Amino acid sequence: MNRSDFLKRASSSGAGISIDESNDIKIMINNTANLPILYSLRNCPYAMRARIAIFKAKQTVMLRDIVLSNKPKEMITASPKATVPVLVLTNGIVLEESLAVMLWALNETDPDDLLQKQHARELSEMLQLINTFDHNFKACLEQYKCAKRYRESNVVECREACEQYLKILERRLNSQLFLMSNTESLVDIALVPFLRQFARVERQWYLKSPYPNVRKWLNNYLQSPMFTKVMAKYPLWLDNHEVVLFGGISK
Ligand SMILES: N[C@@H](CCC(=O)N[C@@H](CS)C(=O)NCC(=O)O)C(=O)O
Repeated sequence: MNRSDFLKRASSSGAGISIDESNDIKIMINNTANLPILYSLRNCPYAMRARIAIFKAKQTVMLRDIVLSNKPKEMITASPKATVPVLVLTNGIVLEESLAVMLWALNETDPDDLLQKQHARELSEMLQLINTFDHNFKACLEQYKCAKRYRESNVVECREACEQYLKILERRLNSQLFLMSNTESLVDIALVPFLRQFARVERQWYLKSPYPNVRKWLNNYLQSPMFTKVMAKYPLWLDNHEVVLFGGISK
């Protein structure tokens, strides 16, 4: 990277920059020292939903984009299980599960009331639905992706297993705009990345599938400015340890 590109990137990351008499570039990241660090992988559905929640909560984190084939030792030290996302809070607490990251962000600030705090019963219902999709639907989705990739003979059966879960969502969206009610919730943003994967396995089939409500709901997310921002590409952190600020920057 040449000097001018470096300066451009550093300034767009939010870091303060000064050039002293010796013409040395100084990047001042003192404002960011008090921010949590998010280890993330652009296309990982778990990391994706963590970023969506952070974005929706207007929290700001230092994003460290990684690849699974070359995980930073700092991430493995913080979280030996070494799956993404990992969020290292400023008090040293480490969150190693995407759902924990989402709940942390929304407990900090929840401008859109995604936790639907006024309905006490709602959170346990939301967590139950997320749990069903994280375990049962995800297992079916992996088999479906695999069957399609390796051109196995059971693609249709695998797809039908996934469809049992799509039917649950389609029914819910029959009478309301979002999965829990007419307002967006934690469940919507937790499931979007996995439905996105499903929709990509057999694109042509999906576009004609009997799930118009799911298609509309998913399209609204995928075409939103929020999603574009959450899916922005950043340089890998290990390349040059660049400071990348991600999120709502509300403070
Ligand atoms: N239950 C975890 C799952 C996270 C997960 O499995 N992430 C994958 C990437 S999509 C990963 O990091 N795998 C580790 C590896 O393959 O080395 C969560 O919700 O955060």
